[in-house]
Amino acid sequence: MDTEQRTSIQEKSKQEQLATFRAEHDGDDLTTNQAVRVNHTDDALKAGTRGPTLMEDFHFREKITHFDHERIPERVVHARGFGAHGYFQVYEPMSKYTKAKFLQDPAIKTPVFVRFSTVVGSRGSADTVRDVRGFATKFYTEDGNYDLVANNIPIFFIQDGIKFPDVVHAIKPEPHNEIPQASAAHDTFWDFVVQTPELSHMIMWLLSDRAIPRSFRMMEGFGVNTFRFINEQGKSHFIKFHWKPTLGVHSLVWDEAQKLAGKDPDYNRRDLWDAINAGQYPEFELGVQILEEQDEFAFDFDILDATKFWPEEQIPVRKIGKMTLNRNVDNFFAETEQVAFHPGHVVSGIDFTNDPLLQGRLFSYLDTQLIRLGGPNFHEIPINKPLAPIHNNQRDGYHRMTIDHGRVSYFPNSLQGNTPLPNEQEGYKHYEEKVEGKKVRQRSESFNDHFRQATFFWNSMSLIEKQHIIDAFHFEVGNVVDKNIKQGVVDLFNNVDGELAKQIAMGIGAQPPSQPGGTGVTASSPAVSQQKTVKSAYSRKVAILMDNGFNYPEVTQVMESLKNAGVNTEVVSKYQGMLTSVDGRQIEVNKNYAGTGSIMYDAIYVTGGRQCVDTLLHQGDAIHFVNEAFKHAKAIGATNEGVDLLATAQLQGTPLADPSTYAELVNELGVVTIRNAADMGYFSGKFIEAIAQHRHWIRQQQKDMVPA
Ligand code: HDD
Repeated sequence: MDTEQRTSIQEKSKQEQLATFRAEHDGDDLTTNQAVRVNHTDDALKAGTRGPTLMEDFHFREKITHFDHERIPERVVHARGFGAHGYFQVYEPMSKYTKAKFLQDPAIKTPVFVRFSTVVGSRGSADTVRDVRGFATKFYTEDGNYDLVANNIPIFFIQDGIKFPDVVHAIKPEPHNEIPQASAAHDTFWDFVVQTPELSHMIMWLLSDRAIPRSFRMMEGFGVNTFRFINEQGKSHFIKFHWKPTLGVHSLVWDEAQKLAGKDPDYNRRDLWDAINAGQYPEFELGVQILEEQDEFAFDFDILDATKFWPEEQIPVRKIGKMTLNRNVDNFFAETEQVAFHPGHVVSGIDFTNDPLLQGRLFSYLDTQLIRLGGPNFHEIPINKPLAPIHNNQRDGYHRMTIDHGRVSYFPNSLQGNTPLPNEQEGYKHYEEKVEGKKVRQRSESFNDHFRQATFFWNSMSLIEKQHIIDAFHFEVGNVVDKNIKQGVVDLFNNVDGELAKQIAMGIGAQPPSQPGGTGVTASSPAVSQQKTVKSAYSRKVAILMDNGFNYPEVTQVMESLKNAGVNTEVVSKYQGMLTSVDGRQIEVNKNYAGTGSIMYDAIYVTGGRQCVDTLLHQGDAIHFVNEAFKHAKAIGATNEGVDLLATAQLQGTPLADPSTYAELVNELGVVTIRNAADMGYFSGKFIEAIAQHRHWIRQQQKDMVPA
């Protein structure tokens, strides 16, 4: 088969395979599950119209029984998630490092399915809670399925898999009253943190902006554990996997995240769904950090310790391919809920290390799918089914789909020519690592340093990122009731940084640390800060505040420029319906104030038109919209009379375009205004630049004075 044939087979075949399971019901007669047509479904069969329901009503019994069994257990962690289909292409052959087939030929498009998730909350919880995000990818390769089961934070809470039930029990809602939902801000979690210093580094990340992503499309992914690449010659390299979003890494602010949890609990999943439907396909580059075997001990941390990351400045991330998500699911349950990931689903060329967290994971995932998906045949569910053929002697079990032909289900055999036969050459061969040691229930001493990388991370944060971490401590630990635990947090984090501990103490009513703090680490890793990430206005969402009497040419020019830059707009007004401009032309309102808020947008624009703006000036909702967007450090633009609304909102310390000047643009603190301008081109360009910045932290002092 040539490359072109393989490409088209790979690309199409997962969708084609799924298509054979898809069912259309449009225009069809209603039937039972035995395909018997139903003549009436709104009343059960009764003895007389007011009489008892009859047992023989098979349609009633089947309908209700099926309904009663609709739910399956939610995932014990990562219960809330959202998935999408796409494909992956490698940039160049990676044969020097790995024999994995999907990492060789740039012409091959390997189909993928990705599920993003939160960890702690249950299935119905909000998207925007403070939490780690899961980022699991299933590659349907020619050589079988490969799962990269990653998170959006490069390290983990604990070092050994056996501690996983403890950390999850501590962070989940407390068992006596099932409070709080999807939150770490409670006593049992911080009690566990104080008792378990290995969590210190992860807490720094969890309390950073990474834990409240603006979008699944704007998060990094990390394989966390150390894996191996194995090439054809059997040579091994240690590797860490990364996903780098082409839109950069961006976050919400905490106040916004909390409000969104009420106003739009589906904020992140809606964003992904809408982007894919709009053809603004999310893209992530696959990166690897590659380490020679002989460098295993070259660092001041143990490379098998999952509470440590490999600084990109020391071990660069090599980008080896790109994933594009271009198709939403047809059915949430069939695909997103039933997909089963497992870090042990590997293909030839990818292997494990002795990272004790990874070793624990390798047991847990298969085990959990057995209970969650009801038996050992979950690999036959369409979303889990590999493209490569399956041949083995595993048989039977709940929900078996395959009709295995013949009488042989054992090996070796003579009745079937001794097949299916293990393939010594091409079959998966585990890396022959030499292992020696006493059986002990102990951790390596090289895992003992819990604070130095936490300091390293803290040093890497910009001032605003540091402030956000301190604020997050005030929220999280401020909600802890037990005073000893609160003090314990201050004392624990004094090991990381003395000033940080002092700041924590101030916000939560605890004593500042009595000992000098810190680890003495002064180095930093600029790569972990979000400040210098990719900045782009593409696929951002802008609210346009308008009312009747707006200036049609003005607003449509701005809308056109935004559209050309791939920026999405929505018209927001008091009422839905049509708005009429000064010259009688109309524009439809997308959202009313009751159904939306500034928190749903990346930026806002107020357009001109005397009557329009005079109406807005009397609407508390419009003024609140502006103030709240300003407080959340978002780009704000206004043209002509629209600038009056910003003046009324009294954006602290922001000069605005003056009515007496001609077409002079004022651009300060991310607020872009112009008056007396007919051509909106210049304004639009500057406004788009401001949107691309994502946040205008330069507004720090002023924004804190806004009461919104
Ligand atoms: Fe896990 C699910 C990622 C440690 C046990 N994990 C799960 C999912 C992701 C991760 C993204 C959701 C998959 C999906 O969307 O269906 N987990 C990680 C990462 C870890 C990690 C990056 C650290 C390196 N996990 C970890 C440990 C254990 C587990 C140490 C147990 C010893 N994880 C599970 C699980 C889950 C799971 C219980 C729940 C649902 C599932 O597997 O399918 O087996």
